[in-house]
Amino acid sequence: MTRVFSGIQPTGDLHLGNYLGALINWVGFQDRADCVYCVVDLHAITSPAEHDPTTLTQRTLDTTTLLLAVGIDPARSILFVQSHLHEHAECTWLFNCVAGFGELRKMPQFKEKSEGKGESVSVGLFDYPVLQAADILLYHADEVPVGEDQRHHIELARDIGQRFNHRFRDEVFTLPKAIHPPAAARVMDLQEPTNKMSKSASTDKGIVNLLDDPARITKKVKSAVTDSATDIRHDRVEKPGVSNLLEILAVATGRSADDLAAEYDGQGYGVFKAAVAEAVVELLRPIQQRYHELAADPAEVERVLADGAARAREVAAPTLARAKAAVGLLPPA
Ligand code: ATP
Ligand code: LTN
Repeated sequence: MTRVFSGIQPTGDLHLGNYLGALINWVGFQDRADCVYCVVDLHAITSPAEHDPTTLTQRTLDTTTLLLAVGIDPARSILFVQSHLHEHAECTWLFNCVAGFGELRKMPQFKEKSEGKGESVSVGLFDYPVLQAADILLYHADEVPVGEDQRHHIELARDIGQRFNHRFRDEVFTLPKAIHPPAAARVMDLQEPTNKMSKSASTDKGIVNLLDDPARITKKVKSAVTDSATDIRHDRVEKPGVSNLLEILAVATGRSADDLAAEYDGQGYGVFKAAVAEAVVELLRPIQQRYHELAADPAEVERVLADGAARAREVAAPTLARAKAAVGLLPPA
């Protein structure tokens, strides 16, 4: 069976973009693949600006709870926290010795995040893609569902795996491929519909957080920026605001954006936005309900993670042992 691996940083407050663009696919893959999902807390400590040690622990638990609430099923998939397996850090070291300084320096995400930081930028940020390669390769992942922005990281994982196998003359690692969601799975900011919905946006008004209450969701959707015309049609260039709402409504109702446009055209933006708000409220209602149930019992969430770590180790430990042997490291007696 196809093995799928993906990771998400423990930011704690996921939004509709994360859900419709990524997590809904993670849930869907469970029906056709053997899935491994990881909360990547070691990645979250690579830039001091985004790392707060006083909130990281809780955010890791909250993110896990949200993953369970959206439908990641621990009976079918492996769900675990990256730092619970020392194998990830250890495999990163082996990969550090085959990855090139030049290829890491060219990674677009590193260039972006290190800009203006001069010599103070951490080695961890530089090494971020190597840790990501270890995440993926330890599990022999065939497919890695990620946003378009992660394309270079997955290519690097392939290159590292291939180089390792070749240099040490053992096919230890499976070469993964990235799976990108369709372009329509890009949810835009409600206030600035030409930018993607992102937690680093300047205002919270344009972002629907998965845990926003119904009144807040309704207010945000109803004040979404559209345009001064009144027609409702799907056209990302001329009508980015309306098209974004149509796409959200399409996913929430399982209908096509064009079909919905035909239904709502002529009824005015007020009626249309009310329908979108209601659909989003109903889409998130069961997720929120499940989240609150799970959050009331954090010990159960930790039990799921302990079980996930044990099952993850059953895959990762033998892979790492084989990689160490291929390199020529003396196994302990
Ligand atoms: P940032 O604030 O750094 O932009 P983010 O909100 O984009 O962060 P990430 O942690 O980078 O969140 O993304 C987690 C997953 O959610 C990734 O797979 C990413 O592609 C997806 N994702 C994030 N935002 C959107 C969006 N607006 N539309 C569709 N998918 C998204
Ligand atoms: N860098 C990724 C998160 C991530 C990941 C992974 C994704 C860490 N390890 C392994 C897929 C596979 C991001 O920022 N979305």
